[in-house]
Amino acid sequence: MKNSTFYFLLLILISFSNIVLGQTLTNGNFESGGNGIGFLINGIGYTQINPPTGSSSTGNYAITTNPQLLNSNFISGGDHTTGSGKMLVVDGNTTPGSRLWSCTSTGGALTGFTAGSIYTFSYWIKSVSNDVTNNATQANINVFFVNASNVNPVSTNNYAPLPSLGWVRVSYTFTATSNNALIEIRNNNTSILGNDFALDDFAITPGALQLTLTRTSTNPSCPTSLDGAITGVGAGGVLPYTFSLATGTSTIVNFSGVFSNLIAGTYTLSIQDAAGAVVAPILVVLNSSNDITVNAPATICAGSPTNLSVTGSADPYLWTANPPDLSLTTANNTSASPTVRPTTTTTYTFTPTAGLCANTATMNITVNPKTTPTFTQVAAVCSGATIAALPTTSNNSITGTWSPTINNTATTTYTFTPTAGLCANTATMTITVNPIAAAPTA
Ligand SMILES: [Ca+2]
Ligand SMILES: [Ca+2]
Repeated sequence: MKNSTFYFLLLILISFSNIVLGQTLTNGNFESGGNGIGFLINGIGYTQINPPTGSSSTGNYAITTNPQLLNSNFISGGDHTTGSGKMLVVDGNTTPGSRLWSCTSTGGALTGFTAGSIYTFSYWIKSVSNDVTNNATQANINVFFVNASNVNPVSTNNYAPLPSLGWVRVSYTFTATSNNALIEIRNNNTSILGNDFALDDFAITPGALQLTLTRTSTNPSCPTSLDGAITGVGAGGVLPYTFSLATGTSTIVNFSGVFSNLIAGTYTLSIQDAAGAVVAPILVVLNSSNDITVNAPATICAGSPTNLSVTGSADPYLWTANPPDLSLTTANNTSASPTVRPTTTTTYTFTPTAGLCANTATMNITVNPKTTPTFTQVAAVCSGATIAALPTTSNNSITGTWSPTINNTATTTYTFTPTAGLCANTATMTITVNPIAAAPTA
């Protein structure tokens, strides 16, 4: 084979492989004609009214621009395609499961599918009668597939929306199992009252609907209980789904999305479909309704008293300290609010008795050591000499007051008392007063 021929054939091969093999329904929007033009209605009990007379009876249908043309009691409105085009309007019949719409002119299978490829079939529907008020009077549309697997959603029955919702799109993703497939619509509702609806814009498109993830959750009954639950619910994409639930370093994976026996905590819920599609994970926090609270971390000055406290837990319980705190004794460590005097930063742990509906909790008390004020020593003076007032701010910026008052006739030790509230020790300074030597005698 010549090189040019080889590359020509290769180009053709690449071109075909890049084509997304879609499947196009003929006349899915009903603009090209009635029964037998791209679709077939031949179910027992269905009769096409053409032209419509405005007085339909059960089982009549029309390809028309306004439901009122089929029955003057129906709700007036346009089609879905443009608002002024045609739609299939149906006064539902009383034959259970009677075939209402089939995807080809002859009622046979539609060709052009690629086995193993994913497609989405969809249609638009609305109710056209004010007699449609509940499930008993809503059309119950069943989609019947042949040569399709992994149909998603799994349930292929769908009630027509209530009239107030107008046009609603119904979609199913499936994997073609052959190069042809049959898709039919049936109505399971046999009510004479209501059961009046319009269909428009049938379509088959390559690929799946966008994958989505929602969730429900149940909080555990107690902080220590393993009875919380999280359920992930997927939609769109390609079945089956794989769900994963991660917390800390552990991850649980399953196909159902149901995760039970969970303790309170923060979880990350994820989904992946069979085609590898994912969505942003959902953060789920399971709270225990009656969790305990301990008082907030605190900072104190060394030697000062402070209270530990807890609410939300029944007696009995136990406080412990790390490092050990001599002020937390067997006399107060089972109290709800023991007074402690830690000398160094300490972590206190609250432990409820096993089996109580409460959790262990910890809190920190940060202990600041006391600062010692420093001063420049005042030099010795002669008795009677002036002694300057002592500074009310230490060299290391601690404010306070001195006592007793300055005495320039005797050596005196003065005490500096830091301003109340400062985390500082007292300080002293002795000022030496030298007596004046007696005048030398002649
Ligand atoms: Ca239309
Ligand atoms: Ca009816």
